[in-house]
Amino acid sequence: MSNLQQGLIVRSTGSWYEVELSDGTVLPCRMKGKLRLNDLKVTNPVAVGDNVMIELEADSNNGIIKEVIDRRNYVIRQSPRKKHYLHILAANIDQAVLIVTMVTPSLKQGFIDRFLLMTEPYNIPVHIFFNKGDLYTNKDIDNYLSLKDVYEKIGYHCYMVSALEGKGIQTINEVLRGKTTLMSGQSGVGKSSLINLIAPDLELRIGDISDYTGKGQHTTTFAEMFDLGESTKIIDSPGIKSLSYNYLEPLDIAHNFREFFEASSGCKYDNCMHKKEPKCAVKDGVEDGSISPLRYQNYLQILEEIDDQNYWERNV
Ligand SMILES: Nc1nc2c(ncn2[C@@H]2O[C@H](COP(=O)(O)OP(=O)(O)O)[C@@H](O)[C@H]2O)c(=O)[nH]1
Ligand SMILES: [Mg+2]
Ligand SMILES: [Zn+2]
Repeated sequence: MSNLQQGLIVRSTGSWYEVELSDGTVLPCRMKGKLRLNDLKVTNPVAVGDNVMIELEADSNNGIIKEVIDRRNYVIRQSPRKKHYLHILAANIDQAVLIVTMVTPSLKQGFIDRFLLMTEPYNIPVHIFFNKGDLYTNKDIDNYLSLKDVYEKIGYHCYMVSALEGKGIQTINEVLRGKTTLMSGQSGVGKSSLINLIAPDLELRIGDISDYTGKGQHTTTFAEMFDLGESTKIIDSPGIKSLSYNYLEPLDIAHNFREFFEASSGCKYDNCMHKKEPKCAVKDGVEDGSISPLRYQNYLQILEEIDDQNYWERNV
């Protein structure tokens, strides 16, 4: 007789996982031996949001993770610390909320597009919240409105909010309701402040810009899932410093800029990279204004980085 039970990973610290069972109890679990995995080299074979099969350990109140149930989707990035490894941010999510701000810290050019490269392979819906609206000058608001125009045209909703003034909280609640949402952003954008507004009981720490403890260790290395009731779940994830894509092929990048992919059926060449090729529908789109020059710039920049990397790997 098997004593396996199904559970949900709600928190991980590296070697220990908190697994929520069907009766709501949360059990500390470890992994023992090797899990059957795909070819990906990942720092964390099991991520928050994963459904797993666990076995109770005979002589303790802990469990052992025996199996990860197939994922519906996941969000993965290059590991910020371990070269050539990938890190799974979360699995089995309904949508992602990206929190950015125009000021303090100012929005890094290309950051939104890099983020969308993580969610696009599984068509995960993304809502972009521009926080700290209380600090925006008229110029910041103009810039926000032009970004909103760029992203809403290609299907990502944008909202201006302020955690400080409590503006937009109703919108956030509506977006989150009944779904499992990955919450991400660069450090300092006000992610914890916004989460505290919608879920005051969580009492997340504010102003922890560096995410480092006094000992130089990360306080928030891994994501954590919070149940807000009525099937609303959020996954809080550590602040993202930067996103690189050296593990992707150039064509993966092209395919995951969704409006480029859509336009590419009109390119002369099947594997058009939309760079120097003649009769390129994407370049034509940039010319005639149907494709954002900003997105195109950021696309070229990412391609250039991975080309450099591959050059480096071939020649060193
Ligand atoms: N003016 C203003 N400051 C904010 C707002 N939201 C957060 N902050 C401040 O930004 C800093 C970082 O906030 P925090 O929630 O810790 O950001 P996180 O790193 O994304 O979790 C703190 O000093 C907050 O008080 C906002 O809407 N307006
Ligand atoms: Mg925070
Ligand atoms: Zn093309």
